[in-house]
Parts: sequence; C-alpha cells; structure tokens
Amino acid sequence: MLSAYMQLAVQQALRGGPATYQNPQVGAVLVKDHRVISQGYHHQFGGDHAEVDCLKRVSPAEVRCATLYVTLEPCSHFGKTPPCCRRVATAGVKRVVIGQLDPHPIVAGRGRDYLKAHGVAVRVLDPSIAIEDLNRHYNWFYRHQRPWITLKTAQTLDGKINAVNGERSLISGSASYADSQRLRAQFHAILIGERTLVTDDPQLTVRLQALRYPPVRLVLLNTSTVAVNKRVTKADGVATWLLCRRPADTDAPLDQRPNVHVVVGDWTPATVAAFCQRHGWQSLLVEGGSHVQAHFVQAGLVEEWCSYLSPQLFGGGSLPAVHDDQLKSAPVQFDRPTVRVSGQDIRLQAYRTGV
Ligand code: AOF
Ligand code: ZN
Repeated sequence: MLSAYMQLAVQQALRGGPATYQNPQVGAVLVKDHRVISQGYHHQFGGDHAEVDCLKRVSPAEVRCATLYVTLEPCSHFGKTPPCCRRVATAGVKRVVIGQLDPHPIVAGRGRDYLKAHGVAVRVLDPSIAIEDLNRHYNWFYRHQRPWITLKTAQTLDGKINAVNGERSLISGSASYADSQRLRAQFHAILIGERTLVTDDPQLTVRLQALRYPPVRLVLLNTSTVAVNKRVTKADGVATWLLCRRPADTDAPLDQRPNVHVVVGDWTPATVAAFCQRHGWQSLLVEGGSHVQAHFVQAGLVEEWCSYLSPQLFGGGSLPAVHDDQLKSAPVQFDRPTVRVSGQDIRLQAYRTGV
C-alpha cells in the first residue's frame, strides 16, 4: 500500500498527462511536522521538474528539514533544467521518499546516490508497489530499448472487423469511440497497414482533446502511391511516416507535404519497433488490420491487448481482427484482464503473460 503522501504525489503526477510527452509524469509532495506544505508536478515536456515545481511554492526556511515524497528518483543530469537532486539537497530537505528509480540511463540511480552522499536520508519504495504503472510506457522503453506496443481492435463477438471484406463497417458505438480517442492520446505513435488505409481511410488523429504532442501516424505499405489521396497524408499538422517496402515510381505528389515522410525498408514488427526506438517514440498503438495485427502478435511484440467487442455477429466471408492464417497455434497468452461495459460494447483489456 502506498502512504497517503505518496498517493497524493501520484495524484499530482497524473495532472501532467500526455503533455509530459517523452518525459515521465512525476509528482512531488513536501511534508513537515505531519503537514503537507507544498505539492507540485511536471506540467509539460521541457518544463520544471516536479521537485522544482514543488519547492518553488514554499519559502526556503520552510523547506529545511522537510520530507519530500516524489514519485520518481530526482534527476542527476543537466538537461533542459539543472539536476533536481542537487536542488533538493541544497534546499535542506532532510529525507526523500522515492516512488521508483529512474530507468533512464542518464539517471539510473545517480540521483539517489547523490542525495545519500550529501546527507539526505533516502528511501526507495519496493518495485512491487504499483507506482510504476504511472509511467508504464516510459519504464518499458528504457528497460527494453523498444516501445510498449498495444494492439487495439473494434470487433464483433465472432471476432470480425468488417461485414464484407474490403468495405468499412461501423462496429463500435460512440462511448467506445470516445474511449479509443483517450487511448490514442496516451501513445506516441499509431500504426495501421495498407488494407486498413484503403478500406477505412482513417485520420488517426486525436480529435476529442487538444494535444501538444499528438501521436505520429505510421502506415505500412507496399509503395507510397496508394497514400496520396488518403486523409493521413493531408496537411493537418500531424506527422505521417509511410513505411514502404518498395520505392514508388515517383513521390512527387507527397514531396509538397511537409508532414509526410516516406521511408523504404524491410519492414517487420521488429524493424518497426526499432524505428520507433530510434525516434524516441516510447509507445505504439497498432490499430489494424487483420494481417498487421497477426504479424505483431506472432512476433511476440504485443504487450497489451485492448478490444471493443460489439455484441453482434458478422458471420462468414469477412476478416477477423487477427488473421488466423498468419498465426501458428497458441503463440501468445494474455492475462490480468479488465472488462467493462462501454456504451453498447464491451471493453476487454489484458497484458501479455510475463509483461
Ligand atoms: C525528475 N523530475 O519531474 C522529471 C524528471 O529533458 P529534461 O532536462 O527535462 O530531463 C528529462 C529527464 O529527466 C527524463 O527523461 C527523466 O530521466 C527525468 N525526468 N526527473 O526528477 C521530473 N520529469
Ligand atoms: Zn529533475
């Protein structure tokens, strides 16, 4: 169980939300004589870190001999801001309770060590305490050197994603639409394949909230030609990367669109993950279709499953959410399911066993 103070720090951290982008969500609470004297959080990428936000709200005299509860190890590097561990130690904080160590190689225990070396009492919470959920994607990215990958489907009870092969079908309802928009907002990148591009012509944008760092759009294609008239390549200010297996005869129509990038390569789930890693995209939401989903599952590169199940059946002829021809028998197990009603639909979410 988290202490009440650490729970408060977590609440603070959550206020940062997607605005912290590639930085973690971090919250801090300063306590003296059993009283909370300040709270703060990391508001946005490039902004003050949580400790600084918290410390700047109280007088230097008050800070002396206080205890700081911070959800993440104070940083030890000169980045966009000076190191927090130094700021905390020089402010005279007596004790620091740390929610989790920072897996970023630039910190990785150095913040804790600095504090200890400068006479601050430090306690790091046991990793089994669920504080790590706060920055699941960030933690995964730095521990595994690849993005956290979630597979999302909107499907019928018989596992279908469209009624007629090659035609777009409306499957989930408005509550699930809103929910999937919130899901998208948590990711750095969204991926679809060519068939989904052609059948659905999706925008792949987050439209229900304003985001400073909207997820980039990735599309797996044979050549870029098919994307020229699609909505993902419109100049809407969101970056789109067309991951093509072959060069097109010409990319001229796309050259005029500054947000569109064409990259020809040998694209597999592993090379897509490596591409995301190189760009610092810590999380990838795979949104279809049937073949792309199957390839990612088969490759063992799906950490999380999220399905909106519409209580209807489409029956024969149509494509399943995950194309079974591509799957060897029982390739992946998921567990820890969460199920809830989402308007007319059922939302099912689970994690790959062992994640
Ligand atoms: C903290 N408190 O609130 C955050 C931390 O680019 P910079 O300079 O902002 O540094 C980003 C790194 O600093 C980030 O990857 C993580 O290691 C740490 N973030 N640290 O003590 C904070 N946001
Ligand atoms: Zn910091």
